[in-house]
Amino acid sequence: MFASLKKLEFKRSIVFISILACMLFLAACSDNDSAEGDNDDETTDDAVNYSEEVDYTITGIEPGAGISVATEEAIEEYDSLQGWDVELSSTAAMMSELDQAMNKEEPIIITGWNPHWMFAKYPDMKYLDDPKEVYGGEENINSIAKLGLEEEKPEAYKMISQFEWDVEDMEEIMYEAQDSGEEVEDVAKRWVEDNEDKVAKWGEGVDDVDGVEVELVSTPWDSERASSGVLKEAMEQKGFKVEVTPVDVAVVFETVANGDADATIAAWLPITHQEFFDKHEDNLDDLGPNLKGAKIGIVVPEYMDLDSIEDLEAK
Ligand code: PBE
Repeated sequence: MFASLKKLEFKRSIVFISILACMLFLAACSDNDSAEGDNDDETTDDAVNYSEEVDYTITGIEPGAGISVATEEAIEEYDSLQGWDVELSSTAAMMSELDQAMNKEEPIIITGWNPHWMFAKYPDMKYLDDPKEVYGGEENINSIAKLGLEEEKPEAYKMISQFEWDVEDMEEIMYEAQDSGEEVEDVAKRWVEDNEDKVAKWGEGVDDVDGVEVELVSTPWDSERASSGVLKEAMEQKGFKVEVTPVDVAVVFETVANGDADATIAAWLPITHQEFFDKHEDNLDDLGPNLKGAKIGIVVPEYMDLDSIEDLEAK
């Protein structure tokens, strides 16, 4: 009797525990359900599919630019960029699309770089992380001479080798030109007059010359109009006659390699123009960086809730 009562009590508690467990389980399930439900709601209400909104398009610049080549590469490398396009037109067109988007707080994804005035004019922009390092980290702008320039025009060679300045110097000229509407070359000329100390260093130990002609090739971007503009002015103060010819990146490297041009101070290395440099490496005299801390990458306005290229979505 006693034993069977004990058994009954035991059975009862098993049933009770089971019911309790069931209730807890169901409660947990329904909690989960409602949590998931909330998440669903949040996704539809708040999260924006930026990739779709920009029509899976990166707004880029001229087809001949190193950054355009790098962006085609990024589209191949990143799963998140599969099916994307880079719209190649011109720097001016990209900047005007950026301006329109920023004014309306609309999403836009551009190819961006420093030195440039874009970050001074639109400080609320950011580079997206690039975990695959397609755009690399920081890079330099190098000076490169044709083989034999040192013997042919030693004073010119020395001055070109000694030319160096900072990101801030270059951006100051670019921003002032953009802001005032003056030609970059005119602002560059004035910068040389206002920065005698820096300029004097480029000419240290360089004897004055009498009209030695120097052919510089450069690219057409404001950054290179600024650098070539200041070096031309500084060299002309020493008596050189400097001609600057802006051409496509590919042509810059070709003409220095085949000796048609004396030098360039427009080589973004080791990323943006590396491919072009490698092609002609044996026929170039690399004089090293004239500016350190340049950068290229994919840039978006801060109001876009994105941190990395991997946050984008394939088409
Ligand atoms: N840039 C500016 C150029 C070099 C100077 C970054 C637009 C490019 O080749 O991509």
